[in-house]
Amino acid sequence: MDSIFKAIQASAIRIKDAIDTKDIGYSQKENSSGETQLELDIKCDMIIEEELSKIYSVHTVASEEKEHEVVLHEGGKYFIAYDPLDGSSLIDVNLSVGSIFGIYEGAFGAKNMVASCYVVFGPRVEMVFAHNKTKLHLLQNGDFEFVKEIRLNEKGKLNAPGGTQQNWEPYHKELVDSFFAEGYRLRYSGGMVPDLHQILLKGGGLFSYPATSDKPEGKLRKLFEVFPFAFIFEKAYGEAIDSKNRLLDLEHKNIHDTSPCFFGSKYEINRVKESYAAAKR
Ligand code: P6P
Repeated sequence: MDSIFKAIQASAIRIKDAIDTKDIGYSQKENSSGETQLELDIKCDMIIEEELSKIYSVHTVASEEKEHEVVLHEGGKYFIAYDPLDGSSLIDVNLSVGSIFGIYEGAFGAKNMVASCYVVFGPRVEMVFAHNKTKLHLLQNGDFEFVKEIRLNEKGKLNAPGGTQQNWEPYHKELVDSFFAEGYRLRYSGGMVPDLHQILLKGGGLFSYPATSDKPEGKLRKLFEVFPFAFIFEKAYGEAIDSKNRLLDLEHKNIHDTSPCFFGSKYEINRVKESYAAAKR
């Protein structure tokens, strides 16, 4: 696991350099989710695959930017799914973006998840790695220095409601509005990594990307985004559900499957469960 942690660190340093130096033009290609790829998306995908291919314990990788998984070492035991540069379209307005990694043992799948990690590229470069606990690291002088363990409060103050509001179910809008009526602050940039990083570091709250009329299975990808953050939130004493079920109990069929997702402190997640259960009665 330590060699994977170091490979992710090496990738992050190279990605930071690519963000700072590479042009951010669009390629002529689309990823499996039908999103036009930035040249930078492709570059970051290559960087991560190169760094992970040096580790013989990595059997297979799956990237959000590739249709199919790639076998690296038949004798390896880890299966790593990653989103090389989540929210990359925010770079041209100079907002924070991130890379997300899910580390699975034996095969891809929530029940096989053994660790997860994200790197946030903002005013500073920070990494959060969850194995037994959720730990924050800061890039300083070319090294990632351990900063602290992250623990969410039972109840937070931030509300990050994703998705197009006109496509929300009425009961989802009522739930979101009820938090604002309690004095929660709106914190939503459209970048999953910085939006969740803020909730983790500011003590808690709720990030939601629900089922909507235009995306009934949600938008965010299980293997690359949803399961890694679910693991991170649970190791930080928070919770992560699909509105009813624990996200890390979900199955997947295709490596690009999506799921509605709610990440947060215990109080907020209980409110989601109650609100959705009442609506479905
Ligand atoms: P919306 C970025 O494109 C992304 O995949 C996540 O980083 C982010 O949370 C979400 O989509 C934003 O989606 O529909 O709210 O703009």
